[in-house]
Amino acid sequence: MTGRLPIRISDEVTQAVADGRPVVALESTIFTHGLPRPRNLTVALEAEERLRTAGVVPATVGVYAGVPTVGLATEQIKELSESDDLDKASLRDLPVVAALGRHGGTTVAATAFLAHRAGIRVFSTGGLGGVHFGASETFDESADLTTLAATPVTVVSAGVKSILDIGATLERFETLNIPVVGYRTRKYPGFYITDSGHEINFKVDTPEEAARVIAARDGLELPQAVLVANPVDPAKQLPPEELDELLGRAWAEAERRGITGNASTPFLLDFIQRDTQGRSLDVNVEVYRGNVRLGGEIATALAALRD
Ligand code: PSU
Ligand code: MN
Repeated sequence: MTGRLPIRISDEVTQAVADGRPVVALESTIFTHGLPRPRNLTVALEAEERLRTAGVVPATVGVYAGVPTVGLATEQIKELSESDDLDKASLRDLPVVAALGRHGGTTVAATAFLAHRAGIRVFSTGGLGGVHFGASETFDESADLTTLAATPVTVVSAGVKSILDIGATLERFETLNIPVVGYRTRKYPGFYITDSGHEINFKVDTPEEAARVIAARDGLELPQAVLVANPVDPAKQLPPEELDELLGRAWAEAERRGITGNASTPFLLDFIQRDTQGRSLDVNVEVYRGNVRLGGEIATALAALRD
């Protein structure tokens, strides 16, 4: 076979992109690897439903039986959310998962790439990948970073995964020319908490203002993503002192058990979930809902700019 590997774009998404109507891409790792069953499926379908209610076309992205798909059908989302035989697919994994005909939950990197190829401009997620602690020795930083440096989409998140080195990640965004704007704040959010303690240079106060930043990026023909950092409502965050103390214990336990590398993220997230008796999960869902809502509003403002 020669030529471009086909990606499947649903008719609904193809039509909405062609008409310039608002579309928001959603990743699948969040429901294949991030959230526990059966809540993962509820959250994934609810996100789509909420977008539709707001007049926005949802495009859940994933790899179904080897086919990179933008706009998974409800049945496919259900199957992926229940599958025990599927890969976490970052961008480098896409050709392999595709050629081997496997199912894959796409990370931020892979989702951003596929969404952009489908002509989608806005993508909502929970937390981004970034620089892991100790990366100066281990080189463990997410491919989300380098992919977002080369993919001109807009990603709405509540910051990076809580277990990452946030300061180092913000430095990497700077080096990679990836703009970060806070939504109504100059404090970089910390996923489970409203304020990570790190400052960012810019904020936007409305979806229209975010849309103008995106239009300016496009006008300058810059290849980087625009990151919109949307903090969780302070009334719904985990108590910040609790998170600090809890992360300290989680790291100590990981070290005691010799858990490193790839295994750290699942271990630490699971530790946080057990330790908070599921409250971290509620915050996670709340964070995601907020980002889906704001992504829809920005996509709507962007579509209006074109009219
Ligand atoms: N945020 C979370 N849990 C996750 C992820 C983000 O709270 O599992 C996923 C996202 O899909 C992100 C990916 O793109 O982890 C980054 O993984 P890595 O560090 O392996 O690149
Ligand atoms: Mn890694």
